[in-house]
Amino acid sequence: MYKNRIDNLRKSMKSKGIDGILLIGDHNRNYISGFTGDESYAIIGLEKSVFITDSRYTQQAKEEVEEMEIREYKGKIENFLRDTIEELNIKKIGFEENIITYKNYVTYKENFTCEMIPLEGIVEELRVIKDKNEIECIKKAASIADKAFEKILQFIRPGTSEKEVAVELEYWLKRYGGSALSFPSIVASGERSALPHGQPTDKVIRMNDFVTLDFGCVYQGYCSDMTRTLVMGNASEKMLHVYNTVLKAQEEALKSIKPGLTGTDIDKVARDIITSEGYGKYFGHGLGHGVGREVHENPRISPAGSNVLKPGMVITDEPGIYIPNEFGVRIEDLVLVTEEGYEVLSKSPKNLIII
Ligand SMILES: [Mn+2]
Repeated sequence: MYKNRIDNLRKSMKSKGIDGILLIGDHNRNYISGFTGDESYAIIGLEKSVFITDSRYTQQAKEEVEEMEIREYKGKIENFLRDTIEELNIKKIGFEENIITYKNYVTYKENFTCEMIPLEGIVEELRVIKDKNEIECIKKAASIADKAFEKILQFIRPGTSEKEVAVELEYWLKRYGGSALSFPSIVASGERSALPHGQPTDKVIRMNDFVTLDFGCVYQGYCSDMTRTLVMGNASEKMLHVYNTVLKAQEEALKSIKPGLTGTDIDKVARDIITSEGYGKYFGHGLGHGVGREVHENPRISPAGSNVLKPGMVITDEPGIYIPNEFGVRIEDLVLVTEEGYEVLSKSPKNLIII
């Protein structure tokens, strides 16, 4: 698996005319190496690759990293990197322009004898298509989220605060096997549900509130992402109309997912439905995004998203309508793009759940 990933990276390196790459970003470095820690370095040459870490991580690297020689550094990292680059005979080394800090760049530039080439997304491009193992991890992360959601349905009641709900949800995400949260959970109720990314507050959930829950966990390095909106007691006619419009947009967009379409095509399916019901201006964000090691990665599914869908991509389908000072609704599934179309990884019910 890691040999494949390194081979693919080397192909991209050759096409860009570079003979080495320095990986520092946790997600990129760990994707290529198998390492699960942080603050380490991978140098990939065209023939040989070296993984560099310090004494905190040497043992772990020996257990986890495949296909690379592991070295422990002491002293200044920039000197150790320079010596390794020279030993591998690298003349042009690519680096992650979106990840490396300006300070590090200046330090490396002063120390390295090779040319430094900024690269945008060379590993991220490879990460867009998930392999079998990655898909299994994402499925597991999604199933943990489904189980935690079931628990929350038993817990959430008018009278509990948004924060209490978030803490309970996060407990179950970890209790069922998540190693971390994909992102800080969103729990937004009543008027606050009109905030697409409302962080949980001490606000108490009241009767007749919509409550939007957007959450996910990490399993073996891979994220899940799901949103459901519940109602406490009764939904007004307007609330029901908005909910059903979002649900229809979500389901129709879902049915349209297949390889060959672009992110813009899928977004349009949902956006047209929401616009035709008069809520177009209340759907401000894109329909979805890729999910993997990061909860937001390519492809983008939005009016600006020109990525073409391919089998093995994992994306979200999450339309929403947010009416300021009233309420909001979002429904989000995690979806695998398959050869034939799509497979939904989020299994929680989407009909309006009344607590
Ligand atoms: Mn999302």
